[in-house]
Amino acid sequence: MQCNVAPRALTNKHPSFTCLPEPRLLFITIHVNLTQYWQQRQATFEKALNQALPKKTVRPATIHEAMRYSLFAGGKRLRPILCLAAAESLGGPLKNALPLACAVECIHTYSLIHDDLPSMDNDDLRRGKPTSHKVYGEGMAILAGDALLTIAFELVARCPGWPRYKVADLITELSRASGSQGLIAGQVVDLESEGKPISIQDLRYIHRNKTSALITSSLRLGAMSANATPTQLKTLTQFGEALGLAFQVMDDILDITQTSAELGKSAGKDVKVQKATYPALLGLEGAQKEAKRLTTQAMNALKPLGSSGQRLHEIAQYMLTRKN
Ligand code: GRG
Repeated sequence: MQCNVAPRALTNKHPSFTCLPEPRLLFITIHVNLTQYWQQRQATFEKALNQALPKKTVRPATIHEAMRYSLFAGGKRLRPILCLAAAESLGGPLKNALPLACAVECIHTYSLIHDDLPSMDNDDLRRGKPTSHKVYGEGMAILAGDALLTIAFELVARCPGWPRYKVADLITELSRASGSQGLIAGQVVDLESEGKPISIQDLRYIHRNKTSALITSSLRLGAMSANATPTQLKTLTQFGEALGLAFQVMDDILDITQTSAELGKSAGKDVKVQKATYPALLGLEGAQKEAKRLTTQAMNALKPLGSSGQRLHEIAQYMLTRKN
């Protein structure tokens, strides 16, 4: 995780922090806490994920090796961390949320493997390593993605369910976020729009589905594992929708401001394939303003949670200043 955070992130204050006097000091304190939190939860998550996946020696070994190769290649783990943080913000135990955190990361990783294929974005670098098809060949990469998608639903199906949310509700939630009216919808319109001018509304449609849907679902699944009330679920949904868009605007910005080495994936790709992005439509400064506006919107959505929303608030603030 990057630790050099730009001071502009100091501007958005959480209500529960207002008693602290010096903003810069305050920000450093928040960031150290968040770094510790992220590292601890990530370690717990990685252990659970390792246990949830078949060992790479299990027959047929190639597919399990390929699944593990992409899963453990060094992603930021934003979605699982959001899932765990949402559960914790509502007082839910981590053990309930962990299988769901593993499931969302499996779906996310499958989408990255398939997105990198020659028939899609044709990328050779992901998470700082050669992409799955470069290492295992195209057929095996497709299968590794398919297997990750499938195991995600097995992990959810194995959950016991909770008083307000049955296992079928969890499966419906994840299916909607990742299906043809979620993640895949975004990818379809994205593919169809390459090389064409598109409106900001269409761009929002792509990003709402391609990026925001799974981010929002990660939060919702965490909340469901904590037996969230309908009001709490709505609060986290509104937070996720704005945060997901802010995350994608930042992703577009980083694509043109960072190097491939810094990103761990091919930088400048959007411009190369004439992809519609926020900086292309609004200019770099306009995109930065938009990311800030959406982050503020996300933070405001958390207000009903009071101080319980502090961790999620910090994550939103950090997302605005991330460097990869
Ligand atoms: C179903 C093939 C298929 C695609 C669906 C999600 C998606 C559409 C494609 C994945 C590629 C992509 C550019 C998605 C947009 C969301 C995004 C910015 C992903 C990168 O997420 P990070 O930065 O990645 O969290 P790490 O590697 O840190 O997990």
